[in-house]
Parts: sequence; structure tokens; C-alpha cells
Amino acid sequence: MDYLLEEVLGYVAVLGKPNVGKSTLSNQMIGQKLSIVTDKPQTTRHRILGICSGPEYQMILYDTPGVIEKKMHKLDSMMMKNVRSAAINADCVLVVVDACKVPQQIDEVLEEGVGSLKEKLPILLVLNKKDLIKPGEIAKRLEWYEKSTNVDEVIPVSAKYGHGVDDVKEWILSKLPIGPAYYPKDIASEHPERFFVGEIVREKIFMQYRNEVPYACQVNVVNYISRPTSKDFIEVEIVVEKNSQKIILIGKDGKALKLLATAARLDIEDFLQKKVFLEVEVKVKVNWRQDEDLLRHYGYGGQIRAF
Ligand SMILES: Nc1nc2c(ncn2[C@@H]2O[C@H](COP(=O)(O)OP(=O)(O)OP(=O)(O)O)[C@@H](O)[C@H]2O)c(=O)[nH]1
Ligand SMILES: [Mg+2]
Repeated sequence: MDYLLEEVLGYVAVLGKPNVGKSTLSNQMIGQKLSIVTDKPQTTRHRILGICSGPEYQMILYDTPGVIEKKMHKLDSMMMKNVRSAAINADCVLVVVDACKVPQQIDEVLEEGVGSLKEKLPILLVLNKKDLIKPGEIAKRLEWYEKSTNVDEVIPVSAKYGHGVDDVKEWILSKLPIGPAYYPKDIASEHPERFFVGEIVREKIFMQYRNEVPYACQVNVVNYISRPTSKDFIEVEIVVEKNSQKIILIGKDGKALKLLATAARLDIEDFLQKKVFLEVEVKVKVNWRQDEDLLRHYGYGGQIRAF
């Protein structure tokens, strides 16, 4: 019961625009891949809770969807609700920015993410992807963010390569209150495994298909049977908006879907550390991204999904 000891403990909201590296940073801090990472914006759709435990601390990180201005679908608005709900318990906030981009104000990200709490919460600006630009340029960016924003500190990092991540942890630890640990030390998340299975399939869709197709997909794990003496049986449905997308997903003679299922199965087996039997089916639900009831059913209602 060592998790009842008093220690540094608290919640951290990880905010930022799409594609800046929020999920890469969160995964690095947790030391495990909980959030999927792709080179496309708007990869993360839910807020993902990850737990980073050390001998005397426990940080509960919320990786969030990227803050966007133009909300084209109801899905976008509901994703922004997931951003806001991550900040409710937050003890401090990380705003991640891309060091390669021309510096920009972060008001909008803070407004969408923490609203009126922004005056009260300690804020760290994480200048990410420093590996992609020259040290001299980094110094200029750092100075700009220190001068032009109201953040408490700016730390340059390269989340992809783990550089500077310990400095971020140290900053967080200096801001968190003392309390009893919430979670056993050996768990990294409270999301059930089936959530990650769905996310792995989504990642493979991003990797295999181009343009609009990945964004039109919702992945549901409809059946998950754990079988201690044989392979787990997992049934996944991919919901798309139009028949034309279904045709693309399946491909000629079902080849594309087979490729996808194999890539996903290998990663799922790696994640679960056991063999699985994976069945993937494609369904059409016209305009699901605009259907509020369906979106809630799929878990975009601002709550962590209950299974
Ligand atoms: N070179 C470099 N690439 C990085 C770094 N951090 C993240 N990336 C890349 O940037 C892309 C986006 O990373 P994500 O972690 O998915 O970004 P995100 O902010 O979570 O994106 P959304 O979930 O879409 O909002 C991926 O291709 C990453 O590999 C970094 O420090 N250096
Ligand atoms: Mg992400």
C-alpha cells in the first residue's frame, strides 16, 4: 500500500495547437506510448490521462487534442470540450509550441484550455522540436516568449529525443502540492486496454491512408474477450462517413484492410505483450462527425469513456 504515502502529487494539463508535439512529450514523460503520434494535425481526439510516478511523486498528465480555431464539425467542438475538461483539476499547465514556427501569442490556447483559471495557474511554455533549428535561433525564440507572454518559465526541449524532458519534470514538481498518491505506482494510465487498442488502429489508419480518410474514421472496439489460455479475441469496427471512404479503406480484394489489420495486430500484441486475434470491419454512418448523439456514444462527451 505504498501509494497512500504523502508525496508530491498533482494534475498537469498539456495544451497547445495541433501537431506541436504534446503527445510525444506526454509519452516521453510517462515512459510509455499512451497517446498516438503522427505527423498529421488533430491526431489526439480525447484527453488522455497518463500517470508518471517516481519514488516521491506522482504527476497525472492530461494530453489533450490540439486547440483549433475553425470548428468544422461537431466533433471539433466536442474535442475542444475535452481540452477544457482537462484543465478542471489542473495544478499547473504546460503550453507546448513548435520552435520551428514563427513565435505566436498563446492567448487563444490558454483561453480555450483553461479560461479564467489562466491567471491563477502556474504556466510553463515548452519550446519543442529544438533539434530542428539552430541554437542561436532557439535563444531568440526563447527570449521572445519570455518577453511577450505571461508564462512563468520557458524551457526548450526536444520531446522526440527526450532532451530537456527532465527539466520539464523538475519544473512541474516544484509546482505540485503535497498529498496522498492516487494511483498504484505500477500503473501508467486508467484508460482500459481496449481504449488503446482502438487508438493503435487509428494510428495505423493515419499511416496507411491519405488526405481526408483518417479524419472521417471512428474506431470502436465492439468486442474484447480476454482468454487466458488462448489468444484474446478483439473485434473492431471502423466507422466512416461515406461509401467511397469504405471502398478506399477496404481496397482492391480487401488487400488494404488486411494490411491495416496486420500492422495494427502486431502493435497491439506488442502493447499487450500477448497474441491476439483481431477482426476489423468497416461500416458507414452518414455524417457521424455531425451527429451529437453518436459522438456522445463514441465517448466525446467530455468524460473519460466508461466501458
Ligand atoms: N523533430 C522533432 N519532431 C517532433 C518532436 N516532437 C514531436 N515531433 C513530431 O511532430 C509530429 C506531431 O507530434 P504529436 O506528438 O502527434 O503532436 P500533438 O501536439 O500531440 O498533435 P495533435 O494530437 O494532432 O494535436 C510527429 O511527427 C512527431 O514525431 C521533436 O522534439 N522533434
Ligand atoms: Mg496528440
